[in-house]
Amino acid sequence: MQASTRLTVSQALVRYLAALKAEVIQPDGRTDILPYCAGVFAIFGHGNVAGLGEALQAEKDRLPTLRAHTEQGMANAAVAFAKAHFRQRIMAVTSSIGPGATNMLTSAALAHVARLPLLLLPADVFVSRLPDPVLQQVESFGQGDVSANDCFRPVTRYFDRIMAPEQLLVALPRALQVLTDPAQCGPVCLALPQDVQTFAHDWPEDFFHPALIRMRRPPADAQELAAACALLKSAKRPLIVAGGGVLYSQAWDALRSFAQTHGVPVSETQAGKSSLAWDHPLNLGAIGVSGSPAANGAAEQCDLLFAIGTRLQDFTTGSHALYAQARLLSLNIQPLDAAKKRGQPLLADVRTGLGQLTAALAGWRADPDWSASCRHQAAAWATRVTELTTHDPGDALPYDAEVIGAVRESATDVGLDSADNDIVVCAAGTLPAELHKLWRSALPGNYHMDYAYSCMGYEVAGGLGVKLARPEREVIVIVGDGSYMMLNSELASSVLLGRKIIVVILDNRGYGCIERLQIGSGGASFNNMLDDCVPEGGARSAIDFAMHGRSMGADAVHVRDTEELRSELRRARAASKSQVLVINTTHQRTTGDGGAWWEVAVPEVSARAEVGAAHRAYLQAKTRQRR
Ligand SMILES: Cc1ncc(C[n+]2csc(CCOP(=O)(O)OP(=O)(O)O)c2C)c(N)n1
Ligand SMILES: [Mg+2]
Repeated sequence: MQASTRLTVSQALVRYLAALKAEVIQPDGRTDILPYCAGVFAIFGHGNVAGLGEALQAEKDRLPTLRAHTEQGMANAAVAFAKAHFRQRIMAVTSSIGPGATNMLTSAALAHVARLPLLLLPADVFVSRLPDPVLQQVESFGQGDVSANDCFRPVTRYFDRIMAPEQLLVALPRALQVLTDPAQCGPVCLALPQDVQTFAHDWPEDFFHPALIRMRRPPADAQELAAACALLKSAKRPLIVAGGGVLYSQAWDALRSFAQTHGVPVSETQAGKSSLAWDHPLNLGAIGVSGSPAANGAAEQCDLLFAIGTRLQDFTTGSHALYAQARLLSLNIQPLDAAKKRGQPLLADVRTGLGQLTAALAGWRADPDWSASCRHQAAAWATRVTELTTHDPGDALPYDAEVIGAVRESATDVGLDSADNDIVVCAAGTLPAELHKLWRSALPGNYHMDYAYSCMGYEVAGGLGVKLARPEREVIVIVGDGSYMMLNSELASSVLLGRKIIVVILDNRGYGCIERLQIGSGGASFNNMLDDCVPEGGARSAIDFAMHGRSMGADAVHVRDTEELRSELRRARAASKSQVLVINTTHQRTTGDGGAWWEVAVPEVSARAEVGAAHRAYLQAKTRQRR
């Protein structure tokens, strides 16, 4: 007979989560053994307060419960926490049934697209069905077993509904496998019916002694490795595209050493930025639609694109028109990613795979003229970034590049060597493109961007999650007025939990990037900028963001210009509670350097001549697209 313990389903779940330990490699290379699940974000309702709530309260010393203000905010913070730990640790999130659960759908989709681990524990309706329909129950006329939680199925990598206690013995290890497997990694939803949460069961004791979690690092297959080596050796002008997989594999040293040993220049995707220090002579900077002229120029001339740990999404590839002449080699742990666009797959952990390649390629170097010309382009771009970010707007409204410069320089103002201790957090709007081009990342992970789901409202909640993961860093959320308005409640949570973040709001009075996209695709200015959206009888919008920040418990100030922003940031950096700094900006200027075509479909017929012209340009651009 196995020894057993009698606990409810909720108590067993919480005890299992609290028992999980992971080997965590820190950015400085140190290895720590830490709790895998650092805590549970919870908003209670009738669906989870009595069951899971009771169990969490009893274990709060081993597995802390954190209260926040919106389920989407909590789940975004949990995603950010996992990303800031390079997927080695997680936080779980629990909600009640109905709206609490469906509020988390956006975050599930975000984690799904971004390949990040997220454990969602929404409550579900009674398995007994006796009290149906309960408050907030979605009633299907035709299917008795459908609940609101079925919406999670397409946006999770593993979904299960715990209908009987024993099921947990199977479902939890499966959930853990998905969360910790580098290829499968993504969101998991375990829906917990209200009555099942409270059922008692005799659990085998060894269930609560799970094995230490270690990141798997599978090597490449010998034949694929040989094919990859042959491809690299035949290349004269190779270009690396470093994606998020480089960071998740913690392969930054392997990447630097590969690039140096073989003289291969490096470009970075949004998720991969900070894989290589910005001032490394072979770092050409951002690639793609928001890319630098150095990286995009190299992409247009390279004969082999070596994609490492990237999904090759449209922003990275200029909708696959940027490197149409090149052959493609993809080192990736995910078979579907490795096989994209009929490239040569090299299926392996990035760190292990790069090591194997270097060993097998001994003596091979890219054409020295190519390496030298890329070094030259990288240096020229670094000089240009300094110009763009230190430009003084004078009396004119600043644009995002000038604000980014002020944020960075305010670090040296307070006696730091540089802004290397900052982690910048962002997700949507004009800023991702500006930051991708202009932010200088010296340390892995100090650029935290969701440009996979590009989810407005991720920023402030994400900042909280990053701060929970990296309390020693200055977490600076740079966000547009539109994204701030979409979801800002977790600013109050950052005050409540004593996790300081600095939020810099760029108020250009509307959806600046979409306005420019609208006009760029031949459209008339419509429904984007707030002043254009006042109907008869409406009132001009005048949101006082500083007052809003203060009402949430943060210190907040509206600054006049970039000079005052710098001085207020000096104060904000020294403060211990969350800070909001608001600055008026223009939506009409962006950094003109670099960039690449992005496929946005334009109407084939329209009464507007501008749309006709944009459509012709669109068809022309499509001719360069790799098919
Ligand atoms: C949840 C969500 N809804 C809509 C969009 C589409 N979208 C992308 S950026 C943007 C406007 C962002 O405005 P703001 O944050 O003020 O940045 P700005 O472009 O003005 O700099 C919109 C509506 C999105 N990315 N996410
Ligand atoms: Mg805006």
